[in-house]
Amino acid sequence: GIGGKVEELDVLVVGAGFAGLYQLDRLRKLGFSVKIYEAGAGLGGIWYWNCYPGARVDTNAPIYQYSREDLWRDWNFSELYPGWDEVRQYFRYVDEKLDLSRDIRFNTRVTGAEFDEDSRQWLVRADDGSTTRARYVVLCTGFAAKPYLPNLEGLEDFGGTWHHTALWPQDGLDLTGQRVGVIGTGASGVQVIQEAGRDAASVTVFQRTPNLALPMRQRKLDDEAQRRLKEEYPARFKMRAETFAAFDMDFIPQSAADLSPEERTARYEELWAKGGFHFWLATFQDVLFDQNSNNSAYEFWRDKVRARIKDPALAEKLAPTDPPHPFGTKRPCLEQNYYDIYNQDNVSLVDLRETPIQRIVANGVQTADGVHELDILVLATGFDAVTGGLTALDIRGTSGATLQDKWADGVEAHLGVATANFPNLLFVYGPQSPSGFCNGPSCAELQGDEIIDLLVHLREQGVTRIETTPAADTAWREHVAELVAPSLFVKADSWYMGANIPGKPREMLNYPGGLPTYLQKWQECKDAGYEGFVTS
Ligand code: NA7
Repeated sequence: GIGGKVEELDVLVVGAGFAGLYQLDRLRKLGFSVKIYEAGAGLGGIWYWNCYPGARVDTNAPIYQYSREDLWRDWNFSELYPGWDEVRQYFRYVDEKLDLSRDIRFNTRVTGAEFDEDSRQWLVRADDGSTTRARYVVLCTGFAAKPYLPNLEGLEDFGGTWHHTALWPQDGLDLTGQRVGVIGTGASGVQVIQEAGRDAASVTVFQRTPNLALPMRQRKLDDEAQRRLKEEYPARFKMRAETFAAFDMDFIPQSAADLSPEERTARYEELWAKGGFHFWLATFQDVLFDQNSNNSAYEFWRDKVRARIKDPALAEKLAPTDPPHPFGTKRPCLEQNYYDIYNQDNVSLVDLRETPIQRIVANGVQTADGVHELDILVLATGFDAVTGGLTALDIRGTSGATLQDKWADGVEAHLGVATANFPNLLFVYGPQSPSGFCNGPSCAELQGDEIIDLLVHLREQGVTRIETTPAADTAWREHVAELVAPSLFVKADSWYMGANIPGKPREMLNYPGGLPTYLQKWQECKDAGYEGFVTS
């Protein structure tokens, strides 16, 4: 440890984003000794790392924050969908209110841990050379802690500047007047492309799969808008626990086929006009399950988007006649002028299905149709999502195996919160918990509360060791497999399915039963005396 002294804690929380800060604040008040170790130099988790031009929340601001009234009463986001810098300001505000930073060690990346059975403590190593003894470790590393860099031959030869969106330089990088290339058209790609379209001399988009992006309908929130919205906050926060993705909206309890084509289109028009995720998360309940219903949503989306793109060949690439995957089975993102900028002279699209990348060369990206000359290359290539941040850690359980070893063929984790042979290790947004299907701040609180209840329960019982049973882990895995099988999610090569990373097991990594069912499963577990866990 630092100065030869080994720090000893009841709970070591890893990560200072929404989830970690919530754990720290609540556990500290409950009398646990607790600290956060955070790899970054500041608060915010994903909002610390993702500071690329255009990085923005695509959940509406009222529910993209903590639900405590003493925190929201005097805090005003200036826009319905805040940018990363404003989210960082929010974290500073929360820090001032709750005095969190005094218990956070920044610039401290946890690298590994092993469990000391005698003391029932984890010995946690960090990259500053320290070792910490902690009875419990709560990993709040988020679902996007490990950026994915595809193997791009020749990248080291590139003479310009390149960055992954999630490892963007903290002091920024100006795109103005530059020739910018962007590989990837997920949420990060779409956001950075919009900014580049405005500022860059040229933007070359390397698209493999079109994003089925939805209209954001951004708006400024003036005092009157704030006042009106805040009247609704309590109801909106309450609704989170009652909806599939912990949002303030939910599916229409009807099949798309129940309506006449005219009525159906009218409903789609309403959802489209509302903007945000309504067209995804407040649509007919069978859109994510029934191919015909899904097709009706896709066709509506396609026709709306194509109407905005002048060049028919480009329209076919961005919004193809036939769906590239069922609508909504890869995460849609929100766009503001994404489809319009393709009408500009400085924006061009390279279809990687037709002309794949051959290699990166000194002056740009070489595809079958030549070299696309670039000053800046942005890799918006996503993440080894949900499991990647966990399996990257050299955490050795009681069998000596790491999480990487244990989950080599697939995840096993009871309630997505813990896994056998790794006693006293708990995950927020863990694999096969709501995770990537859940609005982050909502699950930081609602799933976070379950973990806090569990730790309090252990203390009350006078026990110091908890572990799931292998049978419970497997049962949860099977439960998730059963839930996802009838859905259309299985048809897409998404990060939800682990299918964006070569060689990663193909399986649903998020709980597909919706947050209310997930919370009900927790309740059943608790009612049965924390069934599936062994304590001593
Ligand atoms: P995503 O959504 O995983 O998007 C990654 C994009 O990068 C996607 O368009 C991929 O195409 C593309 N990609 C990945 N590897 C390659 C290679 N080798 N060549 C070309 N294109 C590639 O990540 P984001 O960061 O945008 O968003 C992640 C989440 O953060 C998002 O869902 C929100 O929850 C917030 P593909 O579709 O695989 O063909």
